[in-house]
Amino acid sequence: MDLWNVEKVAYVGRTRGPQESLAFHYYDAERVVAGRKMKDWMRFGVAWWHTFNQELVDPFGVGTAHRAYYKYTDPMDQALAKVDYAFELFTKLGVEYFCFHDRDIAPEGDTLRETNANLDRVVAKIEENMKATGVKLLWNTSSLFTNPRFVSGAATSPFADIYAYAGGQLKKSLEIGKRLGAENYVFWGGREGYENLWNTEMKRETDHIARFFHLCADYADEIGFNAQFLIEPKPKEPTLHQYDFDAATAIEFLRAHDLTDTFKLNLEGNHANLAGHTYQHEIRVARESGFLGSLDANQGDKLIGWDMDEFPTDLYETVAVMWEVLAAGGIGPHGGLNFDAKPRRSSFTEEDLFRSHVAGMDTYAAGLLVAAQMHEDNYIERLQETRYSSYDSGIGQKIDDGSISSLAQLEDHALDIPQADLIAATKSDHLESVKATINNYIIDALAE
Ligand code: XUL
Ligand code: CO
Repeated sequence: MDLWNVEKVAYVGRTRGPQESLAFHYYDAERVVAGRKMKDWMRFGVAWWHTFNQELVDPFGVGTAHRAYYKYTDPMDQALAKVDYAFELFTKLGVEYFCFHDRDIAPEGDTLRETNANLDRVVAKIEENMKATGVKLLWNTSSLFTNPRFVSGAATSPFADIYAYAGGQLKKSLEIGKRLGAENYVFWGGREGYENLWNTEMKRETDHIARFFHLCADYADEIGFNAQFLIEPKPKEPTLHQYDFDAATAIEFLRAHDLTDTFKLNLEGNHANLAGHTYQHEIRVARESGFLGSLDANQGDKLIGWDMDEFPTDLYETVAVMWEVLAAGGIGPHGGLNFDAKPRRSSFTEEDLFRSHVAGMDTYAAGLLVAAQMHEDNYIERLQETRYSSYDSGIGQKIDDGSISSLAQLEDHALDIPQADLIAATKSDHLESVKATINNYIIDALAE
């Protein structure tokens, strides 16, 4: 496949049977659903590290990917060639955002100064392409985990020189975010955790990283970079334990360190699964406490316990995600759906870069259509309202409005209720029918 000969991927509507053409069957960017264009609900993003840097290695095998720019053997030539390739792909996919780590886009030099000079050259080319195409930066971030200097973490490293280096690296990364107009800035603490608790001062390390975040926020203010800062939780991998374990843990950390005004969360499907949660759970936690910032769209696999970063094709899951997004009125203040996902190792052609994104975009678009129908009918809202209706009057109302102020009042209410009446106060959830109804929405909403 020659990327330059591919047509822009078009919306062709629903078709029966194999979905093998390079076309969208559900994602119709300009179509208005629940009061907003599909593209504005989603704000899809391409992840530079997977789409352009993944050679499709796994722990047992070398890369299988075929990519046109592999003909450039000089790292800087290759980095610059990837920029043209990337923007051609964004435009043909109709994706309006992208995301990158500093180290994804340019090779490191021997010193931070040399590395920064390499970055400047590539960033200038990215900036030109952004202006020419209108494609925007959803977020950038800094890789504080790839290089061997970060073997024991960066802002939680026991080695002060490494902490200082991470600070210098972050300074440049924030400047790049400002220059390119990033809407968010992400911190994923890949090695900010521990391998072994016996040699770790946990409180000291978490105080160090909190201080680091304050320094980053101060510098962003100083240079007028007003992107939304995001923490991306993950429980483990590469470390045994990562401090930003899941949404609830990250929110507690932000509260404990006076960072709630600065940060929201970037949540990822496969990370949720590694923490023993569903993606919907993580989004619900963030949504209900006001910390929903952005989403990394991918999925794991029930049969494999590591971070698979599969393209999202599980329709049931995208329905749940988009239901939460609709309930929140959008993905955070400036969020989007960034495909932190890679094609399987056996999907090694360049065409698979299109096929995988198209599959992910269509699965999210279908999820939006179903979730919008569920919201229009108020199905879940009514289900929940009925379930908690005992709090609308009597003792329930008093609990909710705060007029119950002691256990004695609760005891007074409960003391003489016979067992049979208590059992009669509970109702079956009919959960199987709820799940069957969701199936019905999926079949129905997509059948038109
Ligand atoms: C790793 C991961 C990262 C972050 C950005 O699991 O998700 O790519 O999204 O550093
Ligand atoms: Co991610």
